[in-house]
Amino acid sequence: MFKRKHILATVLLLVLAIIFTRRAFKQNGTYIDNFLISADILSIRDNEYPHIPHDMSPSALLQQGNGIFFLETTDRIDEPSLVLCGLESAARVYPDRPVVFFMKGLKDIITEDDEREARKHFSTLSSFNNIYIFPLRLETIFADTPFLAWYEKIDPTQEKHWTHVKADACRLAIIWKYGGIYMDTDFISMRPIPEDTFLAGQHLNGTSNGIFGFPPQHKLVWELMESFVQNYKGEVWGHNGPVVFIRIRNKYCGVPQFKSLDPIDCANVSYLHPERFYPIFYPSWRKYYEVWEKVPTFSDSYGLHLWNYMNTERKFMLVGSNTLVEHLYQKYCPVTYESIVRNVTRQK
Ligand SMILES: *[C@@H]1O[C@H](CO)[C@@H](O)[C@H](O)[C@H]1NC(C)=O
Ligand SMILES: *[C@@H]1O[C@H](CO)[C@@H](O)[C@H](O)[C@H]1NC(C)=O
Ligand SMILES: *[C@@H]1O[C@H](CO)[C@@H](O)[C@H](O)[C@H]1NC(C)=O
Ligand SMILES: CC(=O)N[C@H]1CO[C@H](CO)[C@@H](O)[C@@H]1O
Repeated sequence: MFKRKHILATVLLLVLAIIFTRRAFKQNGTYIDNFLISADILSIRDNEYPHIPHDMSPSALLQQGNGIFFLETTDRIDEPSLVLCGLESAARVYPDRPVVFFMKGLKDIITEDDEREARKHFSTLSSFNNIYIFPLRLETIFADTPFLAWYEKIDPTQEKHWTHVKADACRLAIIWKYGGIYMDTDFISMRPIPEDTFLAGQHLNGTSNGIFGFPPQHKLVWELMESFVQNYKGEVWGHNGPVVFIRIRNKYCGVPQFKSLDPIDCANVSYLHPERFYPIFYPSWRKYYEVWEKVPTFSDSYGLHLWNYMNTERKFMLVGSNTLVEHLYQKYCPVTYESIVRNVTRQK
């Protein structure tokens, strides 16, 4: 008798756990598989209440300050395979860290239909339990940062480079608030970056705003945001992106002179050698879409930037092409690669 009651109670708890969990995360984001639900089932033990996370907002998920962030500031939902590859490769390299994709085009997740709808777009990556998709809401992201006042004054319809400008701002606000690493969606991760606080050098004297890492509320990130707002020029390409980073870097360390691959200390931030992410510099971006006699290992790099904004010819990874990018997909985002192979086969 006692035993039966016990089983009944456990089942009831299980059901409650599932309901509460689903309700908790439905409001503000969506897991692209049901990892959270299964984790809760595991945590139910005799006479113990299940641990029910009451707050699955980004701030709860990201409270350790170790998220890996990607951004989509257009309304696009169906992402090209390069973006899926970027997410997958990051989820593989950082299995213990949340990989978060903020998407402007994602509707608020309120009903179960919304949730199903959102997940449908990421079915390829549903086996990764550390990838999370959140709707990007500019007012929320900019709140309590220097960007809010700037954003309230601006008329997006008059902005020449609005998609890029808002992406330049969002990445700083996100890293200020949550801490972690920001990456452009055309980065393929290969191995963990051994630094938490870093800026990435590019060839010669450039500094990237396409990848950087800081703990939450780092004062240099605040300074970058203030510098962005004070020097804002919407009509000048790049002025509100890399140029902001270069300005602050110059203020503290001038143009870092590398003597080896080791990082240079710049205002207590590790300034990483261009080889770490940009072994192929942008004038040579087509090399990613070419066949190499010997496929390089890029063993001195943590990740690769594929310079997608240069790719106005819309080159893409072609199955069976034996190009460098095909080898990269096979090695660093095999699930995405297999999905493309299946899709190609189906079309034939
Ligand atoms: C890089 O250095 C060159 C030559 O010293 C200079 O002309 C250029 O303005 C510098 N670029 C940046 C982004 O600092
Ligand atoms: C770097 O850290 C040292 C020691 O904590 C501190 O005195 C110095 O002000 C820091 N430099 C910058 C630019 O933040
Ligand atoms: C393959 O096709 C499915 C269904 O159209 C799509 O959801 C998925 O994203 C595609 N895979 C890739 C890697 O593009
Ligand atoms: C659980 C949680 O964080 N809920 C938040 C979801 O987002 C709305 C606004 O969109 C907030 O009001 C909730 O607090």
